[in-house]
Amino acid sequence: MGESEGDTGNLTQLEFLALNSEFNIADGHARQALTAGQSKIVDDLPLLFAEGEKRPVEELEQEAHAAFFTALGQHSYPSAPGRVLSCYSSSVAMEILSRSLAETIDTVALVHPTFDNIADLLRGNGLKLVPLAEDPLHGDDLDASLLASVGCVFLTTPNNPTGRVVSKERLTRLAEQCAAAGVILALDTSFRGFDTRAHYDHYEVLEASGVRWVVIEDTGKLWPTLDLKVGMLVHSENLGLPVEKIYSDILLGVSPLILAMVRRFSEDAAAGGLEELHRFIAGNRAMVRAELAGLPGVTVPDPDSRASVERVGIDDLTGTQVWDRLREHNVYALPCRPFHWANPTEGDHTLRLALARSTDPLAQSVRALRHVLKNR
Ligand code: EGV
Repeated sequence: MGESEGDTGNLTQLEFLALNSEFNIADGHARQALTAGQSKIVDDLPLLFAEGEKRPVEELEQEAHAAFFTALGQHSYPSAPGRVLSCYSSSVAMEILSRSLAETIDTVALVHPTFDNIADLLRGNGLKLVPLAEDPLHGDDLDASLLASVGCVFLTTPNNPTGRVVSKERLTRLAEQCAAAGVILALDTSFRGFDTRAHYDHYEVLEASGVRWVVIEDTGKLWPTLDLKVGMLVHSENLGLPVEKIYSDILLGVSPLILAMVRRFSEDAAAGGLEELHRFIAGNRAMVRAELAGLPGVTVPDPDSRASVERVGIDDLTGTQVWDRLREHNVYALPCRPFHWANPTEGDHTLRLALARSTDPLAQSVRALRHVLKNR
C-alpha cells in the first residue's frame, strides 16, 4: 500500500546521503556547537576515562541514570537493579523490545506517523502493525475493538516528526485503558528533553495505573556528543517479557566512559543547560519560520512543536521533489513519506528539517529552501 517508484529508501538511508554535507539538515541527531558548559565536560574527558577505569560500572551507571531522569522530571523512574537497561542507542533498545514482544504477542498499535525504523524493527520481528493516528490518539478513549485486537500500544512522545506530546491526563487515561484490557503500553520518549510539557513524571502515572509498561529513553538527540550516547529500555516489574534475557543476547553493557559523560551532561542540563538548549532550538525554529513566511502554499503543520525537528508543508510540490531540488544545492532535508509507515501518500507534501544545528549553516540551508520554493 502506498509504495511508488519515487520511493528512495528508508529515512536512515536518506540520512546517510547527508552525512558528509555541511548542509545536513536531515537526521535528528544533535550537531550544533557545544555550549561553554558542555565544552568544559569535553575538556574533562581524560578525567572521565580515568574514572571509568577505576570505579565500578554499576555506580557510574546508577549515577548516570539518576542524573538523567531527574534532569527531565522523571523522579519515579525505577532504580532497582535491571529495571533500566542501558543500550548503545534507542534503536538497540527498540530491537530488544521488539524481539521480546514477538515472543508473546502478534499485533502492535503504533502511532502514525512516526520515525519509520520503529515500524521496521517491529515488523522485522514478525509483528503485525495497526496504525493509530494522532487525532484519535489525543481524542476520546481508544476503541475497545482496537484494544481487543492488539497486545501492545506503542507511542512516541513527543512524536517524531510532529512534536505532539501525550499530556499527563491523556497518559493517565491511556494507561487505565491498557491496564483494563491487559495491553502493554510502550513509549518512546527520545525527544522529551526538548519539551517541558513532556517533563511531568511519566513513571508515577504508569506505576499508579498498574499497566504493564515499557519506556525507551535516549540521550542521543539532546547533546552534540558525536553520537556517544545511551538509549535506555525501562520496564515495569510486571512486564512479563524476556527483556533482560534478550538484552544479554545483544550486549553486556555500555562504556563507563559514556555513562560518566552522560552523568556530567545531565548535571549540566539540570543546572541551566536545558533552558539554554530550549532557547537555542526556539531561536532556530523562529529563524526557519521567518525565512519561509509569506511563500504561497507553504505552511507550518506543527505550530506548537518544540521538538528539534520542524515540518514544512508544501501544497504544490511533493516533499520528495523538494528534497531532490535541495540536493542540487548540497542541502539535505527529509521527505516525510516514510514517516507515514502505513500510508506514505499522507506524507507526500511535507518535508522535515533538523533544528539541532548551528544557526549559520541552518540559515544557509533554509535560504536554499526558500530559493527552491520561490522558483517552483
Ligand atoms: C531521526 C537514525 C536509525 C535515527 C534518526 C532519528 N536511524 N537509528 N536507524 O536515530 O529522527 O532522524 O531518529
